[in-house]
Amino acid sequence: MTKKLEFPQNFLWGGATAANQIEGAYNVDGKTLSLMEMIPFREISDRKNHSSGAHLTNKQTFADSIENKAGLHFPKRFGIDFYHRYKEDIALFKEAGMKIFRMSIAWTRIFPNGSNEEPNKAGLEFYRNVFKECKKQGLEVMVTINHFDLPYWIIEKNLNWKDNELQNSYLKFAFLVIDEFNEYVKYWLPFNEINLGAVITTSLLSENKNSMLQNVLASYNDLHVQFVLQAKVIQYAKKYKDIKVGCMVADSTSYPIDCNPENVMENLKMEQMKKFFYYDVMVNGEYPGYALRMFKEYGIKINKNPEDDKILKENPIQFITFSYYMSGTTSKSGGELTEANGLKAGKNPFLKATEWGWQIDPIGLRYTLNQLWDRYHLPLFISENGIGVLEKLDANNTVEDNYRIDYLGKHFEQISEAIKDGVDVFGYTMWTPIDVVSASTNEMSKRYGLIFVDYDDYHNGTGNRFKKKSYNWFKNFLKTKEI
Ligand code: P53
Repeated sequence: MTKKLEFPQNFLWGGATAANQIEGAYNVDGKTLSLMEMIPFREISDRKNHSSGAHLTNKQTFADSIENKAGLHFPKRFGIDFYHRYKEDIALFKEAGMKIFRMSIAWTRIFPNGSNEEPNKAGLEFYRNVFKECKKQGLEVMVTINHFDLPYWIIEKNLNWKDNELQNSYLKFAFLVIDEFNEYVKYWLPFNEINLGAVITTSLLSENKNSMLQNVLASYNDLHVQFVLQAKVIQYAKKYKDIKVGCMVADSTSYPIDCNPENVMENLKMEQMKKFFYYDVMVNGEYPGYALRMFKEYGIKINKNPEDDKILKENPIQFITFSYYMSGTTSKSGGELTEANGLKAGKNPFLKATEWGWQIDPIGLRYTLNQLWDRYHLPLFISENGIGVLEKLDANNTVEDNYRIDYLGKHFEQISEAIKDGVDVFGYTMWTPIDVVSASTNEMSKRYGLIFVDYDDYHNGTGNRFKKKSYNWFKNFLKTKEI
């Protein structure tokens, strides 16, 4: 039985990616290494509890991995070679009927060795060519200015977000790409999943209060800097009338485990600190009372510059985007947990999870869209949503990914329900239109794409692209809106 869904005519359907997961060509045309390209692949024995090098923080370990040492493989240096194959990929997106492409710009292509030098012309030219190609194929572009993509030169100089040099370098990079590309790119996101660092450290706090407090303190201060930098990008971008700057939050919708008021309250506190806090600051331009209380109770002090409050207040985000993969539960007594890339969440007996423990919850997307619309009344955009699965090409050179068709269809249905509820949702970019290297585990085997890419975890393969069954399904969906 097919069902026809309703969507506005101008709804922006498309796909999302990130430079460090697709481009490859890590040392081509002047590019230097980024942080993500320093993390080697490790075989995975326990997928549910795995995040490969995400916790590599010590400088020595990075230094050891600069060179391609025997036995070490660095998947993000190779990506899916989008750098050389972007025309083919964009043509496939267009053929499916997509209207928007979300991508990020590698800082290390633009300023390979530091921000005191002239921007790298070859890097700018690459992105200009990609944007021109999108335009030619009728695709709008949404750019994430920094998608987990710090240059290695920043690590080498030991710079942190609290350092003026890093802040100024980021702004120089952000302002430059806006100046260069505003005619091609209408939607800008200064930071990917801006909440991630603080959310992850805060969840560690509940496990080990004493030893983690310093890290939590540092991550809220880093976050404050990013809030202010984002506001400065918004302020700067106002000189271009046709562009808009929004936020990107890893949404963490959670339900109370039951109707015990203790658990309902615990869940409210959890959602406040894991999600609403971020939107509240970026929409209202000030820190909400519940966060100030939490900071006070834990002795967390935010080091603000005198002008920060004014900058935040005067430059709210212009639209909201968020990634939505799963939901969780909360109970005061703890309870059984599952984890998605460091975001811990309580298990929900009513939901099935992916192999990585991510709990699939399409209704939670409608719930989230309603929550955010009711609270903020800003246009909403789902900038990531999708399912990672171990897949192989079959004898017909395709993948019969019925589970992905099911996942996407059910989420689309809930988006259309939210639109009927009166929520202003203006677009959706799935993670991902094409297989990429996993952000957290560095695997190629954790595939999200509508299009299969013939590389394995060690970059063996032709790199050729093959349409999965879901590609044809999505193409048909965009024509008929039928699931
Ligand atoms: P991978 C945490 C929680 C939810 C999504 O993730 C997250 C993270 C951080 O890793 O990341 C987003 O590839 C991210 C993408 C990433 C995608 O989710 O680890 O913005 O770069 O690829 C999926 O399975």
